[in-house]
Amino acid sequence: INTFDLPAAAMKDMAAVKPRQAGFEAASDARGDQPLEPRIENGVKVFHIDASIIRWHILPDVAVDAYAYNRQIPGPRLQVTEGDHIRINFTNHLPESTTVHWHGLIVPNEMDGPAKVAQPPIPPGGTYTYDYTVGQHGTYFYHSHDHPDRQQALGLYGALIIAPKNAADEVKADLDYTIQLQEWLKREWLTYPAMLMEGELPNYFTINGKAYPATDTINMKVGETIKVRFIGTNNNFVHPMHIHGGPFEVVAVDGVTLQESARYQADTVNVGPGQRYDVLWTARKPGKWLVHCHIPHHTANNNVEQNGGGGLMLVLNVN
Ligand SMILES: [Cu+2]
Repeated sequence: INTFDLPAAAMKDMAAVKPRQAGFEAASDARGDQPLEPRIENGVKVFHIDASIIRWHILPDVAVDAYAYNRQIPGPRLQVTEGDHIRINFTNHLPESTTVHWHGLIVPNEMDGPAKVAQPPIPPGGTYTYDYTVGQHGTYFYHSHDHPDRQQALGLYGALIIAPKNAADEVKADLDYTIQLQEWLKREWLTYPAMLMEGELPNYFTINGKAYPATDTINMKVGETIKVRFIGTNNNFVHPMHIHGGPFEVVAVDGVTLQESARYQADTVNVGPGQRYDVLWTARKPGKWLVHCHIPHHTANNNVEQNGGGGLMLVLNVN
């Protein structure tokens, strides 16, 4: 990949994370996507988010050097309600500039995040305050918008789940589970940002920061329903996400709830980078039912199967 005319800027974006820059090692069983509690200041929900380099286990015996919000992969979950005024005090502990984008939200332009377009990049050690009122509801996410080919690929993303102001507008289910996809390139002992180009293709894949068999198992009972919120937090592939044990109903796309007449049955949705699909699945029969990507290379860990697969796979355990 390192051709004679490769510019230095490209080499910098594609370079491995320097392991010595990881200032924190998460426990091998640590989970990301932890709900972040806001502090209420004069009616404003105030959140604190930072970005730093950490060492993160995608499997008990495989760790990556990752860029992380609040030292977890995915970043902390922001749970707010339509109509909330929120403020995110952001601090950059990375050795390079960054910004945060609120994907799909209608916000003032200077709150939107794209570096050098909507705001100046936040330098190492710098801060920025994102402040806006949430006018929508549904499944959204946030991610880096400064060199996202490097920074989002190394872990800078998190879920933003917005409850409707009118609770009756929520499509209800017995369980609610969010799936954030990611692709990783770990070669020998180094972690590179995975890119859809020769020499940079990913060899590990994660759901919520873990590769199967380290992904969650979700326990259900026959007759129960689960709302699975797929989020294309990954940078490269369209992942055809499939659930065994019968079709699901697609009830929301990109945060927008479909009218009843527009909802449809399917057993696979193509989750592209940036897209969200909320689907309702009913546990019809007892057993272990898979949720997985239908590109089989994405259900292996460095091309090896463990316990029947790997990567983008988890089990719905129905009793
Ligand atoms: Cu896939």
